[in-house]
Amino acid sequence: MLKDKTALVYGVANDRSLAWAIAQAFSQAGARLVLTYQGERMERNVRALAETVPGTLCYDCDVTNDDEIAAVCANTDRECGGLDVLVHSVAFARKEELAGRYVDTSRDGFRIANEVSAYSLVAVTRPALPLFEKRGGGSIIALTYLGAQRVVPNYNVMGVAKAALEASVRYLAADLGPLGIRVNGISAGPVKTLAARGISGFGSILAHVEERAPLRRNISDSDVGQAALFLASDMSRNITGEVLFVDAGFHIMA
Ligand code: IMJ
Repeated sequence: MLKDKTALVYGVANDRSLAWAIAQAFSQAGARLVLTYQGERMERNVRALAETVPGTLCYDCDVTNDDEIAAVCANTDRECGGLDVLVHSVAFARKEELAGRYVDTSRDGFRIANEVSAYSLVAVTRPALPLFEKRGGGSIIALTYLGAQRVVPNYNVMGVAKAALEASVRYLAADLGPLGIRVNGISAGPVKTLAARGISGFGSILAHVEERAPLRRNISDSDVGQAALFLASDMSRNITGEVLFVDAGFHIMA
């Protein structure tokens, strides 16, 4: 499905990352991979993962730094001669903002969560446009969560940042449609990744989904990989500006 395609995936931390599940699904479909991670602490992990897939490129990139994003795009263009698929799987809020009351969110905490988790989609998209144009279009996919649309305990400022991200998906889809670039979100159900570690009550959220979701189960990282493969491929050629829930149906329930 992705033979001769190049996919750039922002936000790999380790082998449990949804970004990595997506990268693996793309690679199995024939894509060439470019992975980014944030900071030297992740480097060993991510380089080891990259080495399991021949030809994979790997770069350190802080998505709040435009020079680092430009370097990732320049390297991708030089090595791959364009881009077909871009995945945004990046989020951060200060730990203290992910507990207690949303009303206590600080100005700086709000700014950081929105800059890293929402604005960064725009920041990684704009310098990638010339690379997409070389291939006559492409597909951009951003990871989001139900907390963007409904109140999830402790998700707090991340819910507001994901709401901005989902709106950003729609505005980007409108801008980039004429260039043949589609932009969609995947709203994944809860998965035990690094981003979920230390979240109080995460175990009971998994149990709640298993009890209430129409399919009576939780999702796995490979479910997100398969959905991303669909949104990356020509099978979804007329889907843009959409948020696709991969949550065993949980979000439809009252
Ligand atoms: C995160 C917080 C509260 C509830 C949560 C989550 N639920 C789920 C998540 C129910 C599924 C994970 N998630 C969807 C995220 O987007 C997580 C983002 C995140 C996680 C951390 C943890 C460590 C830290 N900052 C973070 N920033 C963003 O310091």
